[in-house]
Amino acid sequence: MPELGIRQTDRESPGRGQEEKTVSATKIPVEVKRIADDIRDMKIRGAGELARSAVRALMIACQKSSAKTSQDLLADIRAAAVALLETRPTAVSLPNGIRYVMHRVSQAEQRTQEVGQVRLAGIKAAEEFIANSNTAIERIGEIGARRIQDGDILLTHCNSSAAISVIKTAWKIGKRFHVYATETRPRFQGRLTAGILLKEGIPVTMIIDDAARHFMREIDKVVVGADAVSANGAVVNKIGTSMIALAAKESDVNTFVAAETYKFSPETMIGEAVPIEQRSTDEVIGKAELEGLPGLEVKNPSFDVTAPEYIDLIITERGIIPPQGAILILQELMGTITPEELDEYKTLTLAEVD
Ligand code: RUB
Repeated sequence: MPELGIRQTDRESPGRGQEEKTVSATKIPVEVKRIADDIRDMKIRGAGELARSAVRALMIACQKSSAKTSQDLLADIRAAAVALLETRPTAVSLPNGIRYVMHRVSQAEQRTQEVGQVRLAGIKAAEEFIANSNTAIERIGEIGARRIQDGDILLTHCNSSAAISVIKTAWKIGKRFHVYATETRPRFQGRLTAGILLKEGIPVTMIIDDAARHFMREIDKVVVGADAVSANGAVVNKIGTSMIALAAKESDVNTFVAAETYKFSPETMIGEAVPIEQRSTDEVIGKAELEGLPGLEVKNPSFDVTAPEYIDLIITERGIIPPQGAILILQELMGTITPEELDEYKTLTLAEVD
């Protein structure tokens, strides 16, 4: 069984769990460290993009390693993987992407001790993951676009490449509609969404997050992305998503989630909860102002959980499923395994058991 050198459960908020690191940072190429920093600082963000970037970083680790033995190469790639896993805890696409590559590297290492072969396997796996990921987003766009109708008024939250793919594809095939984009406090990712949609010529209205219920009577469909999908069909996405889904349900508006299958969390099959990232309070209130309010506690969870009852369908690259079908995607990916085996797979990936 391949070992990553870090357990999924050791991954907590950025900066925490440092003592768990089992690797020497000197083994990690500067380019990989930069990608890890950019993910942590949200210069690279959005669950799909951060998975692709992390996988790209592993490819760089393969290319840059000066290891002379396959064992040393594996250690170098693991060091990069651990650094990347330490960045942001919620998007399950990140560990799933890393494990996709690690599994193939480990397999190659078991097959052949030839360092060049192992390096190649890592590079190929990374290229494969990135290509599959891009294709998945296109496919989600094509599938989801069929559910958009002329005259619809859509509402989207945050900045999801999968949700945007649905909206853009629908527009490209000639459907005409209007989009409400929430600004998405505290980091205002909604402005990115508005910019991307406006560039396509799609009419957009920006609203503050708190206005979602106020406008819900005008909305026909809510389309959002996901950082993680649990075995029970619950969706973890940008904070505020669950309130929007709740308001949508109240108004009989459908909520669609666009999510690639590498955002489905195998760990949730064995009862683990998806960790919710707690970000710096600076994003909510500046240090100076906070100092003027002694005793004030500030909390800044970056994601929330929308229960399956509030989700009408999940658009994946394999097709549309109800949230209750999430378990089928996970089972298909993981095969039929006993609870004991499942427990064993805590540090493994979807790819490792496919
Ligand atoms: C981004 C966010 C997005 C999902 C899906 O949060 O919540 O809705 O990650 O995005 P953050 P995509 O800005 O904190 O990373 O569909 O692009 O994977």
